[in-house]
Order: sequence, then C-alpha cells, then structure tokens
Amino acid sequence: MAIVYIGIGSNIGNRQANCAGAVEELKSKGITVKKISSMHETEPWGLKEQPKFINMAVEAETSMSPEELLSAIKDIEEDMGRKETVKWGPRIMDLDILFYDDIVIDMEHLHIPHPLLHKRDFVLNPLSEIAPGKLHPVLRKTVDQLKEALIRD
Ligand code: PH2
Ligand code: MG
Ligand code: MG
Repeated sequence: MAIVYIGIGSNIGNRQANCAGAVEELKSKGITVKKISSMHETEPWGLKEQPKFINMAVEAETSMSPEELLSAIKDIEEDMGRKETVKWGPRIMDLDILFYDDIVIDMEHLHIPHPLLHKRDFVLNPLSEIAPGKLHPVLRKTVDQLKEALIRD
C-alpha cells in the first residue's frame, strides 16, 4: 500500500459540492481516503481572470501504481464533466497527485512530486492541515517548511 496526497480544486459550478463529490469518487474507485483537509477559497493563481477556486487536499492509501492512480483521477475529472480549456484556466474538477510515498517520477505525462506544489499556497495550506511534517523527497523540506518559505518569498 502506498500513501498518496491528492490536491483537489474547482472553480466552476457548485465548487464545494464538486470537491466533496471528488472525494466520494476517489473512495468509489477503491482509494482509501484517510485524511481530508478543510475547503479553502483561494485566489486564482497563474491565470488571474477567472473565478476563485475551492481547494482541498486528501491523504489516501492505495494499491494502485502511480500510473493507475493517474488514470483513475483522469477518469474522475472526465466523469465530472471536465473540458479541456486553456492552461491554468477554469475547471469543474482538477485532481493532482502531489506525493506518492517518497517516489520521484519525471515522465512526459506524470511528474511526482507535483512540480509546482512548493510555489502554490492553495496547495500548501490545505496540505499543511493534514501533513505538516511530510518531507518533500526532492527539496528535503517538510510541507510546513515549504509553506514558511513561500510566505517569505
Ligand atoms: N489550479 C490551476 C491554476 N490556478 N489557482 C487556484 N487558486 N487553485 C487551483 O487549483 C488552481 C489555480 C491549474 O491547475
Ligand atoms: Mg492543478
Ligand atoms: Mg491537474
């Protein structure tokens, strides 16, 4: 079993219901959700001219490989009605693998840890509620240390 952290975001429709629905969808795929952060309303990052997001993070246990997990979360995004739009643009549901145990993967379509997680308060703040001491396997800093560094940037 692997311990994984997944970031959840939505800025279209009923954002809270979308996020809660995504957690249920993860469970229905046999992913055991262990910890759930609160919901954070966040300013859009990257592309500013879009509605605010609801973001959260979960800790889960799974026997899926990283590839299988990626495929499962892509299926959930698609089932929830996600359409391809512009990079960093509005979306009904965005599920991102943040950490998968201490694995480091750098492939064309799959990067773990998520390459931008340490630059994003909308990821670090929810993650800090459920995994403050989780060590980033590349940057060798805990989630709370990364959060602290971001504030000082
Ligand atoms: N996701 C993005 C781009 N910008 N901003 C916030 N606040 N929350 C997000 O989840 C988000 C974003 C692309 O994945
Ligand atoms: Mg994302
Ligand atoms: Mg994504």
